[in-house]
Amino acid sequence: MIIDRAEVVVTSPDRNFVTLKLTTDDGLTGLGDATLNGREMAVVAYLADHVVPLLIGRDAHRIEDTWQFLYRSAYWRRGPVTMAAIAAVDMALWDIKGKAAGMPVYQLLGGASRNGLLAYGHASGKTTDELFDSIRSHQEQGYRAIRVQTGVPGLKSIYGIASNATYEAMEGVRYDHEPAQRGALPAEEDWDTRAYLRHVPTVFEAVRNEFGSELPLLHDAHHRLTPIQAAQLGKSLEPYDLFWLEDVTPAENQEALRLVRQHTTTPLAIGEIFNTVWDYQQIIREQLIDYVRSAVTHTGGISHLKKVLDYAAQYQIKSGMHGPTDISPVGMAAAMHLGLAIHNFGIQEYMRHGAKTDQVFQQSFTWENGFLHPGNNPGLGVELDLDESGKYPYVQAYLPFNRLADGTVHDW
Ligand code: CS2
Ligand code: MG
Repeated sequence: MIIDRAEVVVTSPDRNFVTLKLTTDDGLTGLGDATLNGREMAVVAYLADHVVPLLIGRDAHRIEDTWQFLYRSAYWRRGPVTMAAIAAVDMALWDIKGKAAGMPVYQLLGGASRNGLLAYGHASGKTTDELFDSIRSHQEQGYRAIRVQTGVPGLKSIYGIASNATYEAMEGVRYDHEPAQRGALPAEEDWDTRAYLRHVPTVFEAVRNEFGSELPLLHDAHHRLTPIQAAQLGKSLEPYDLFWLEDVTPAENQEALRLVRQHTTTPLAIGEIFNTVWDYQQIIREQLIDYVRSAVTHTGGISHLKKVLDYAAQYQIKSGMHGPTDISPVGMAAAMHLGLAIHNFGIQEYMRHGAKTDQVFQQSFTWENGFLHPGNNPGLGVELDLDESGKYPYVQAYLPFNRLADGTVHDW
């Protein structure tokens, strides 16, 4: 089972996706997701110029050896570009191994630890009324856990809120939250931490009054707070019993979470922009978080994220794998196989992809009564239709950025 061909496929059906496709000498194919939102072409170059030439002729069965070879032989370790590239190779090799074995990848990881994966969706609204409608519509789609984001009075547009502009840009496909916008420059948004901290608890109070105490609710602060502000928010949301509060601080400084933890019992989730176990070393060992937010795509693939999650398990910390629309159907499938197999699964983020994306990537997962299952096709269970993908060339797109009222650039 020798790797014979490696292609990097860039396609932009509803948004940009980067996919690595490996083919072995006996004709098996494997797919890996390498999409890094807003910086896609950097991973394309890393793969095409520096990784693809190293893969040809290697034994496709040797997943761990290939991982270690790519990580250590580069000398320059970690970082989102490197780790997304390695992740794509790792996913593609697991896909191939599954096909060679005639088994879905979760079977190779130890088999199913549960019947399905509880998933949460993104409800949002500029106003409370719009938010309530969005929550109801998510419940109608089957979601049993819901992330809540709203506008803040005085701010024009903020992270996590569906906008009409986005709706039109997607040609009628309603992405409830699709922050990357096509165009030559990133969009500028505004931010006011004090207004946000005043407003958010009132929203959660309204949501609990309307929807009751049972529904699991989540919220994402998207890296914007200082440790003491994060502590304040966690404390003020305690009465509303959140499933988790996500990315309260930028968290490059893992130690910052100590202060937050001292002040609040609201569960914390962090890690969608982390790349390796080293980014988690302190926050897991000191039990400063409750959920690991990494995506398979951005954390070195199934092999490496499993190591992070096995480490987290020692501390009763669970998975909450990143699953926005910028994780391709291949990356989502990898998350589902891993989530089904590990013992310490917590919840899976799940936003639906657009219809064009679903045509480019043929998938075999199921979504029933609020639970995902990767299906039982051998490998990851996703196939890439190259004729379809060829219809949608790459389109430049950027994530937005924030400025405060005085013009200072703030975390987005
Ligand atoms: C987010 C993401 O899903 C989430 O929790 O924080 O939507 C994030 O903004 C995007 O993935 C950035 O590419
Ligand atoms: Mg997030």
